Amino acid sequence: DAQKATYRDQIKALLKEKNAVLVAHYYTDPEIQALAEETDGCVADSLEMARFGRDADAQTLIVAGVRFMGETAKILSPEKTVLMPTLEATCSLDLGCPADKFSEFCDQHPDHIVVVYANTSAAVKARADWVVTSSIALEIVEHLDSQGKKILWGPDRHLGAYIEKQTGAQMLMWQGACVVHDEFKARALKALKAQHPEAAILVHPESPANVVEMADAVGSTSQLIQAAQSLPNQYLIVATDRGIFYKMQQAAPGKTFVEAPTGGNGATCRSCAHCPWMAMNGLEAIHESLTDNTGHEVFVDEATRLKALIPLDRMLDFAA
Ligand code: CIZ
Ligand code: SF4
Repeated sequence: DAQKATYRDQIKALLKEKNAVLVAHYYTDPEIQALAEETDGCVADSLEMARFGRDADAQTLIVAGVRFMGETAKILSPEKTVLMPTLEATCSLDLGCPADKFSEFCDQHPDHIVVVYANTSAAVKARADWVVTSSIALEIVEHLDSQGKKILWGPDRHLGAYIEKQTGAQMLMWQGACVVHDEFKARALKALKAQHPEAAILVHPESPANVVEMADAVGSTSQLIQAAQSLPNQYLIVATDRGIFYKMQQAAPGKTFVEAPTGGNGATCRSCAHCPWMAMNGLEAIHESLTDNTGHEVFVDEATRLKALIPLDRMLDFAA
C-alpha cells in the first residue's frame, strides 16, 4: 500500500545518504528480502551475512535478522556502525543458553573442545573454541573428530543429534531447541507425503530427528535453496521457516512449495513455520533505525568481542 511504498522510497534514500547497506536473513519477510536485493544489500544465511557485512564498503550495516546476527556483524566489523530494526529480536536458542550456565557446563568438562552454533550470544561465543553455522557444522565437527578431540556442543540438540549421526562423533550436548523447527511433526508429515507421493521433503536439521529421517534433502538454508533447484520434483514440502519460500521461488520458478505441518490433529503451535523474532523486521522498524540510531545500535564490549572473534575467525578461515 501507499504507506509501505513511502517507507521503501525513504529507506532507499536513507541507505544512500548514510552509506548504509541492508543485510537480511532468508527468514525475514519477502518485502524485506526484496528491498535488500533492490538496494545492493544481501539476502543470505548467517554465515554469508557475516562475511558480507565484514567485506562491505559501507560504514553502516542494517542487520535485518535476529540479535546474534547483529552481534556477529559487530564482532567482525567493530569500526562499522551496526544497527538492527529492533534489538528485541532474539532467538530461542540464544535465550535458552545463558552464558553463565553454559560456561559452568564447559568448566565441568575441561578436556572437551567447545563448539557452539552461531545462534548464541557474543558471551557464549567468547567461551567457545569454535563457532559453526548449519552450513559448515558437519565439516568442522568431522575435522575435529578425526583429530580425536572430545567435543562439547551447544545449544541446539536436534542439530547436535544430526551431526552425531552423520559424522559418528559423540558429543556432550546442551539441550536447546528452536521454537520454529521443534514444532514440525513427523506423523502429519507422513500423512501429507501420502497425499503427494511425488513430493520431495526438504528439512533443516534444527527439526526433530523423526522429521529429519523423512527428508530427501537435509541442510542449512542455503543448501535447501540449492536442493529446491536441483531436485527434479515439482512439489516440495519444506520444514524450515517459510520466509525461505521467497528465495526458493526465485531459484526454482514454477515449482510448488508447501510448509511442512506443525502439529497434527489441529494442535496449535507457538510459531507455525515463521520465527516471531524474524517477523519483527518490518519496513517501519528499518525506517526508524535509519532515522534515529537510539535503541537500534548493537554494542559488544571489547573484551568479549576479542574473545568471540577467535572462534568466529576460525570458522571463517575454515570456510574460506
Ligand atoms: O534457524 C536459523 O536461525 C538459521 C538457519 C540461521 C542461519 O544459519 O542462517
Ligand atoms: Fe532462532 Fe529458530 Fe528464530 Fe532461527 S528460526 S532465529 S533458530 S528461533
